[in-house]
Amino acid sequence: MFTIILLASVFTVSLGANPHGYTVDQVAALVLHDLDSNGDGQISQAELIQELFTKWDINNDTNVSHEEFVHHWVKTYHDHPDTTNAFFHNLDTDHDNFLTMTDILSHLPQMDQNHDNHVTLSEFNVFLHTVHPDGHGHGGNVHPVGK
Ligand SMILES: [Ca+2]
Ligand SMILES: [Ca+2]
Ligand SMILES: [Ca+2]
Repeated sequence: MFTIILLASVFTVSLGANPHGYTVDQVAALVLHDLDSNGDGQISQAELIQELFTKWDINNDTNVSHEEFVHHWVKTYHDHPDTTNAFFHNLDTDHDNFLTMTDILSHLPQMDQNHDNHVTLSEFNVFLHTVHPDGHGHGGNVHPVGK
């Protein structure tokens, strides 16, 4: 019985890091939908900041800790915690284990490719494929940065 459970869990991990089977494209669409509070199909800088530092920042200290991020992301988008961990470290550009305005503002030019201060689904999709550990077509493999 133990062997079967062990094999099953190894099989699940090797199939992909998202137990619900979401692709990075699907996660991008879900994130955009969640962040787009005025429903115009795009994320503005204000929406991005508002969402991140209200819903994700559980203890309201104006930054999103590693624990807060992994908790929220795994719960909402069902990525594997290891994938989410590597994803967080890709987003945490100054490597202080917190997502702050500094990190967000450093990613905005990369997200907003045409620099109109709004991030469309296609722009966000490209960005997520760049920074998400599963975004390069090797589902399930985690490549933490800085290890
Ligand atoms: Ca919007
Ligand atoms: Ca940081
Ligand atoms: Ca744009």
